[in-house]
Amino acid sequence: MAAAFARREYDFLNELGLQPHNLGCNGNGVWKGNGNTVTSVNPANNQPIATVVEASIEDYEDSIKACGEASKMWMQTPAPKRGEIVRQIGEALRSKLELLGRLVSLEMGKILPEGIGEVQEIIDMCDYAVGLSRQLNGSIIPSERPNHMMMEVWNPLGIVGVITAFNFPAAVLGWNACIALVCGNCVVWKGAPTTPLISVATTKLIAEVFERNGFPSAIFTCICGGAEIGQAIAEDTRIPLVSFTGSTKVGQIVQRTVHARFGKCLLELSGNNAIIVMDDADLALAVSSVLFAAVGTAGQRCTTCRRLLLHEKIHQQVIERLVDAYKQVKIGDPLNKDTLLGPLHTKTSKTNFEKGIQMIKSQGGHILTGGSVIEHEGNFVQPTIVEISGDAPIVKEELFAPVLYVLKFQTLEDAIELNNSVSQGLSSSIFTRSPEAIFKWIGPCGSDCGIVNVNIPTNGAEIGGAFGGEKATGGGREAGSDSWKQYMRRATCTINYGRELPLAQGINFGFQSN
Ligand code: UN1
Repeated sequence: MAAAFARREYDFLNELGLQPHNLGCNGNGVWKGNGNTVTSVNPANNQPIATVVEASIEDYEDSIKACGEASKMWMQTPAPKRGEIVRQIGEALRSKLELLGRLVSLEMGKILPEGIGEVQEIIDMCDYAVGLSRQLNGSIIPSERPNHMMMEVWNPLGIVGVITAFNFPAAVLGWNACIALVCGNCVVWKGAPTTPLISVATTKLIAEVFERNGFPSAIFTCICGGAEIGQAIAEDTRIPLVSFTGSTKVGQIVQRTVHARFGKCLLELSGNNAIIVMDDADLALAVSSVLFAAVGTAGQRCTTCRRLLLHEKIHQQVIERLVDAYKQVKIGDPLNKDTLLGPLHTKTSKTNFEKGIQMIKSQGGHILTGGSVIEHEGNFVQPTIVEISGDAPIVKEELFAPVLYVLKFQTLEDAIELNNSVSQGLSSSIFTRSPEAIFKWIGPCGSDCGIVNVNIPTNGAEIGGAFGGEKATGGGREAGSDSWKQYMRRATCTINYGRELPLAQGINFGFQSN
C-alpha cells in the first residue's frame, strides 16, 4: 500500500505526482537522489509535509552529462517546434493551475491567490515564448564592401543553469526556462532547498510533456540540492549561462565564480524599493498600492516596497490611513480565503525580523504599528510601519519581511535623490497626477532603477516587460521584451559572394594570389 501523507489535507499532492518521500533529481529520465534528505515544512505550522532526497554531486554529474547529450538534439530542433513543446507545457500547467498554486501556497507560505498567480505567471511565459519561437529574428546589416552580405544570426548557448529563490519558487523558473527552451537551450534548474516539492512537481509535469513528444526529459533537468549544487553549477564550464535569483551577497559570489571561467551571468538580486507619494497624488490609490507592495507576500518579494517617501503636505494623512489599513490586515493560514498576510517562509526569517526590529529601535526608529512576532507555531509576524531617518544604516539594507520605513520630503528632487540613495536598484514608483513629475521621474535625472512605475505598486510586474534592476540588483533582465537575446549567442556573419577581396576600412594589403 502506498505510504500516506502525515495529514489528510496534503493528499492533493498525490495528484501532482508527489509522495510522502520523493527523489529530487530527474537525470536521464529517471528520478533519483543520493544526497541529503530534506524535509519540506509548512511555514504556517512548522510541521513536515513530505521529504525529498537531494542530488549528490555524482547525481549532478550524471544529470549534466545526460543534459549535454540532449542538448545536441534540442538545439537542432526548429525553433517553432520547440515553441510547440513549450505550448504543451503551458497546457499541462493550466490543467494543474489550482493544485500547483495550492502547493506553492502550502510550501512557500504565500496566500493562495498569490500562489495561483505564480503558476499563472509561468503559463503567461509559456504563451509569450510560443510566439517568440517564431520571432528569434536576426538582422541584415549593410556591408561597406561590394558583393558582401553582413548579418546577425542567433544561436542557442547549450545549457542554461537556473538557480531560483524560495520567494518565487515557480514563476522565476518560468521566466528563464520558457525563454531558454524556445531559444534552443536545455535547462538545469536548482530551486531553493526549502521548496523542493514545488521543484519536483513542476519538473514532473514538464518531463511528461517532453517524453510524450519523444524528446528526452533531460532537456529540462531538475537538481534539488543546496549550496554545493549551486556552486557546481557556477563552476561548470558546460553551462555557458547561469541565471541566479537571490541575495546580493550570494549573487556576488556566483558572479565571480561564473566570470572567472568566462561564463555569462544573469543576476536578479536584492531590491530596496521606494514608493514616492506627491502632494497631488490620488491617496486612496496610493494607500491600496502601498498595502499590496509592502504587505503582499509578507514582504518577501524582491519588488516589495520597503521605503515610503511622503511629501510633507500629505505625510500625516497617508500615515493615518495606512496605519488604519494595516490594522485590518487578516493574518493567518495562507490557504484561508480571508487571509492577506501569511507566515514568513522559515523560522530563521522570523528571527531575522525580530533582530531587524531591535536594530531599527537602536537606530532611532519609531514603530507606528506592528513590530512584534506573533506567538504561534508558524512563522507569523505583524505588518510593521516605522518612522526613521533616511540615514539610518538599516534603511539601506533589505530586511526580507513586511517592514516599511516612512520618510518625509519637500521637493520632487529630494524624493528622487532619496529613491536613488541606496545601493540596490530594482523597482520604484511615484504617485502623482503631474505630467512634469512623471516625465522627470522616468527620464535621465529620475529613478535609477530597472523598474520605474507611475501610480502602481513597485511589485506585480507583467511578464511582457524586461524584469530586473541596476546597481547591486545585478543588472540582469529576465522575462519579456528582448531579454531572449541573453539566452542566445550572436554570430556576426560576413559573406563574400564576389570574386574580389575588398578589405574593410579601404585597406590595400598589396598582395594578390593567382
Ligand atoms: C521576485 O520577488 O523575485 O513583480 C520576483 C513582481 C513579480 C516577481 C517578483 N512578478 O513582484
